[in-house]
Amino acid sequence: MDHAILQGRLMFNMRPQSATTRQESEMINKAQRAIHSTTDSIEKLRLLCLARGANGILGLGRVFRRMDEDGNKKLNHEEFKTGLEETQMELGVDEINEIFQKFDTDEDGNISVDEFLIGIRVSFLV
Ligand SMILES: [Ca+2]
Ligand SMILES: [Ca+2]
Repeated sequence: MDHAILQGRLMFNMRPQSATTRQESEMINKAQRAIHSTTDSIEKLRLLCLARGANGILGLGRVFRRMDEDGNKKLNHEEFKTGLEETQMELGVDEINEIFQKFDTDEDGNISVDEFLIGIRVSFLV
């Protein structure tokens, strides 16, 4: 095969990353760096979600569903704790308890999808 054609094909195949992919990996990098400098446990959880590419409502919804073992769309304390431990979120038991209490705004002992999303996004907006 002609060398120029081969080179052209290679260049064609090496399409540059799309803007969204680039922004996403930048965001992931930024989140990973920020995790170690934050002392706020909810901020840390949010960054951990971001660092795993769980951006926006859909990504956070996936995180939630993964933790909701019995599928009742609520996370009890056990599911929340186990879920965070399994995803190797670098959070201590105290931090997990603190987050759980802050997220469970109606204090029924469960974190609903809404409470989860609001909890994470509120700390993001503050
Ligand atoms: Ca559940
Ligand atoms: Ca609740």
